[in-house]
Amino acid sequence: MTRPHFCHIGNPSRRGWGQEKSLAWLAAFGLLSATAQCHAQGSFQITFDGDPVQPPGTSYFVQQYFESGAWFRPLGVIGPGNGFSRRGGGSPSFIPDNGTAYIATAFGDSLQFSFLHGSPFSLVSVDLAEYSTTVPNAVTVPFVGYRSDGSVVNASFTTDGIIDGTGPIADFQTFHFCPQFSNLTRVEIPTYGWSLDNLVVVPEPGMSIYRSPTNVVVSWSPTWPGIVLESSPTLTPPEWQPVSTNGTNSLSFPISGPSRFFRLNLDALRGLCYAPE
Ligand SMILES: [Ca+2]
Ligand SMILES: [Ca+2]
Repeated sequence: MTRPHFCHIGNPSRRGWGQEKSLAWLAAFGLLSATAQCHAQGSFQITFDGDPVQPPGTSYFVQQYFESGAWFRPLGVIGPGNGFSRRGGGSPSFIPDNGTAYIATAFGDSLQFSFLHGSPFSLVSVDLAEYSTTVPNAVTVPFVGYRSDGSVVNASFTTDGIIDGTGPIADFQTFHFCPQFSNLTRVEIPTYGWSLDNLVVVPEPGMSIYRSPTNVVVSWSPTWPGIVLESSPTLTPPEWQPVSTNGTNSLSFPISGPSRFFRLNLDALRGLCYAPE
């Protein structure tokens, strides 16, 4: 089940390559959002099921957790008393249950996450539930996304306040992020009293330019279909034109000749959608 929500991008005066790319993506997304939420190619799900495995029926207070290259930790200084809970699901019957492990925050807890080595990423969706049947109130969970171009994007999801623990009712709901939740370097959830599972993430493709004695080598990864390498002789204004790559992800250009600028156009990649679950 999804709920309507609103996004806001801060720091609108800053314009750079990242924002330009995002605006292009927004234009592409607008054509498709009427029928489906977008799951960009290359997405994967962080399940919080381990390693290490969190046994069913247990709840451990932890300072950090790692999965698929993502690093989850509280806001502030990592240490005793500052962290969040890993729950194994199942009994006790008063906490949310979806049959798997997940994370939760009690009074005073918080969460932030990023990828090791600072790799940028997008958020697609997340499963959220209330804290417990003893604190069953609908809870609003704010996500603050910090983007690599310096802008900040916000989203708040409010749960339905329906929870019966190990009973037959679905405690968790799936919420989808606005497409602005892209090119992120870090995301914070500064509040507590929620349960969270199944975070769907898309790592951002990256490009590098290397100069050899005689050539400039432009390469990028991963090599998903739909990524288009573009080149422009200037940035004032840019005149982007696709570059023939012949299916490779690495091209060499002679150092001689006029200067050129390169970028990865991800519009086609962003447009790959399928119906929401
Ligand atoms: Ca899980
Ligand atoms: Ca619920």
